[in-house]
Amino acid sequence: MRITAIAGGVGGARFVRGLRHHLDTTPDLADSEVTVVANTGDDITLFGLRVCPDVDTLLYTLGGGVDEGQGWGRADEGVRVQEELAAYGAQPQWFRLGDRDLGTHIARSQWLGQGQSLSQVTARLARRWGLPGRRITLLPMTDTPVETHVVVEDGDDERAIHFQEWWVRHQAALPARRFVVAGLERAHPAPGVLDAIRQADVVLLPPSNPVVSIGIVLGVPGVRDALRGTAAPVVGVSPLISGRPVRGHADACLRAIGVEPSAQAVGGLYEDFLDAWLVDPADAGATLRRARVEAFDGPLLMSDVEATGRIAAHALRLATAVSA
Ligand code: FO1
Repeated sequence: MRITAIAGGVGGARFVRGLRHHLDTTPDLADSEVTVVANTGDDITLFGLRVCPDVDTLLYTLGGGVDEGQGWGRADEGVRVQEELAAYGAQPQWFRLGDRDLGTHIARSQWLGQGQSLSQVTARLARRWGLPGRRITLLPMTDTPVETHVVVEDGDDERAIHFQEWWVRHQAALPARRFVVAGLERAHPAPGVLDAIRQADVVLLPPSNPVVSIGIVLGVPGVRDALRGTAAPVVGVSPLISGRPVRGHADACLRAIGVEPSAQAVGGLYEDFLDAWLVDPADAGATLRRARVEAFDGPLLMSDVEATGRIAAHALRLATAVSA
């Protein structure tokens, strides 16, 4: 089976890890191929290095090197370089880059500087993490540099700050008026992205942030049309339970775009291509115009790999049910 997932950072990575676990432990599914289309709107250039947080979170989580407690960054991390940068007063200091993590950014920046595309660089990083051997293909949504910025109030005026500054430095506490994704309108889907959507047997939307992760991938010209046109059933997993995000600040992001933070409202954002929407039992009353809404038979919490595998298995059963 060919499965394509549209993913953001921590939530998306954990979901894909659980999906892969379910496939690997289910005899007639073990040779299924998983393609992940990753959000690159979080990308930021720091200290002259290109940092791709969602791609790296997927690499580390699927490759077994992630700091499990944080959900992002490397396990067994050091902060020696960070300490030196602080000693020099190098800015910014609000975004923590560990020693091992910097290895990724240096390699990526060197190869990008040699003219390799983000897709080529990502494939090379993925090989080190053993993703091809696990039947996982990791694609950036586009090779065009894009960056999500957040327009925030500034007295009686407004100013734009990088998404990471809003998310990390301000913990999304500054009221956001809107999101502006620099470069998105002229971005092209990276090689393989549209085919991965059109030729999939199933397309899954993990419980990633619907505004700044999945929403950004959907904004790459051509992606939404491919999702509308694919013969594959498209099944999503709600990132909210009783109106609250399981982690992160999806509720602040939804309010910024004037959308109620609820499982039903998030499903409504995908209404034009969604076939089924898996929600927590607390949100079983959610209804969507076209997509079938089903409650998971337990808390919709990716508490560990096995629990996530059960959620992924339910999403795959839903895909079969709606395409029957
Ligand atoms: N998140 C934080 O809350 N604080 C950080 O200092 C931080 C550093 C960081 C470095 C590399 C990386 O790949 C991710 C990092 N993140 C940090 C998480 C990041 O902001 C989020 O994972 C995504 O950008 C949003 O999903």
